[in-house]
Amino acid sequence: MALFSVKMRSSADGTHISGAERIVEKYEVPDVCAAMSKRAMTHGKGQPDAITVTVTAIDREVERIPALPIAEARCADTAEARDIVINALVPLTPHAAEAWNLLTTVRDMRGAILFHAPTGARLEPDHARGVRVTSMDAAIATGERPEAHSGKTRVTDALVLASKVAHHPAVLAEVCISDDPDYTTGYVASKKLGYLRVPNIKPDGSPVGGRLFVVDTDEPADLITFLEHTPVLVGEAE
Ligand code: WAQ
Ligand code: MG
Repeated sequence: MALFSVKMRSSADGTHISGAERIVEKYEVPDVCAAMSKRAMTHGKGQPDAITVTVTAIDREVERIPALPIAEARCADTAEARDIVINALVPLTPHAAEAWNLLTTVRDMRGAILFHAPTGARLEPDHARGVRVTSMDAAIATGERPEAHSGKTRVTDALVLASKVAHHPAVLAEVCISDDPDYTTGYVASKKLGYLRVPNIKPDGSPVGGRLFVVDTDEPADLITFLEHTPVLVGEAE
């Protein structure tokens, strides 16, 4: 069955406002285009003067993977969040504390840090931008669940991304902190740990935010291609 990628980006005076991506069946394409442009027109960040919607047939097999199971840590403050994250990373890298320090000082990146587990080195080609994960969607959005068409929640989006990222054999774990000043729940994720929500991962009002993937590979090119380009549909948790 042929699937289509539908991508939207909006801007005002050349400055990015919002973006979205879906992987859907052919019959859904018109509705999804309409829903995306409608959301772009009413985005909280302001009125766009340009909206670009791109529809592309996916001419290859789409990988279907299960969602990571969701759990939530008990975590009262950022000190506890730091302990939870570092404890999760310690078995994977001798540089766990450095990973935390790095992630809690970056901001305004569009993509993720690739953190080399054995050495703590950064592997992403552009440190200011990071590696942006695209070409993924929730499988439930493709037909079976009409309510998923109108818009997805933040947690669903994050779970889809985390499940795709964790699926690659070179990825040992991911840590995520939202860049929204008033959204203070982050997560640490891996195939072993699942998607572990971490409340109070940053102080309320902080503009800090980013993603860090702990990886074990010396040649990140294949991993980057997978993250950016391999189409993946994420189904229900197993
Ligand atoms: N690929 C790689 N990195 C990304 C991407 C992407 N597609 N999108 C965002 N990032 C990076 C970028 O550095 C952002 O600054 C940072 O992640 C945070 O992005 O269960 O809202 O979109 O309640 O602000 C987690 C939900 C929400 C936790 C995360 O991230 C929960 C969130 P945001
Ligand atoms: Mg954000």
